[in-house]
Amino acid sequence: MIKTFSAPLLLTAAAVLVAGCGTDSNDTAAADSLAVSSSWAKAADSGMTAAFAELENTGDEDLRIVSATSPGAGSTELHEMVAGDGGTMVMRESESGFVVEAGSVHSLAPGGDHLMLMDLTGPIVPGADVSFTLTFDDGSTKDFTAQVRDFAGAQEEYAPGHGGEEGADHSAGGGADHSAGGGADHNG
Ligand SMILES: [Cu+2]
Repeated sequence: MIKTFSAPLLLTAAAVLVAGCGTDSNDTAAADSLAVSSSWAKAADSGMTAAFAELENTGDEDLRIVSATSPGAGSTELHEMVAGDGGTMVMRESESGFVVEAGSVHSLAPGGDHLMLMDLTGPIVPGADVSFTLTFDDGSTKDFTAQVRDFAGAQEEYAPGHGGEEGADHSAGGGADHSAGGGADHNG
């Protein structure tokens, strides 16, 4: 019984061993090897929305992002796309996080992995910036900002059992807004 090791413990031990064998100093944080570019977020009035970016690993070890936060949202999740019933792609929270392989670029893009902003704290309007903090498996963090854009795509649906029924009425949005559009001609 005493000799039973949990998998996370073994992984941690392995990571420590690998780090110990390196020729570099031990202060190289995972966050230092990540370059974020082309970041943007999809405009939304309320509810939830998604953010995207190119994540480049400039180091020689794989990076694992385990969580994200943003002041623009009550919570932020790492989402992936999977095939749902009938072959449609649906999104769900990635339990393993985002892995950015050494020397390569991991794209967060509509239809693929993305950052999901849940319970927006206010409208996300085009032209504004939304800031994010990514946390890696070694505890280091990387901040970046994403510029907000209007975007008609990225209407991914939730996988059944993930995220519940909220968001079901998002697709109908916008139909009631035309009265404010300036078409009315007031001639006194
Ligand atoms: Cu999502």
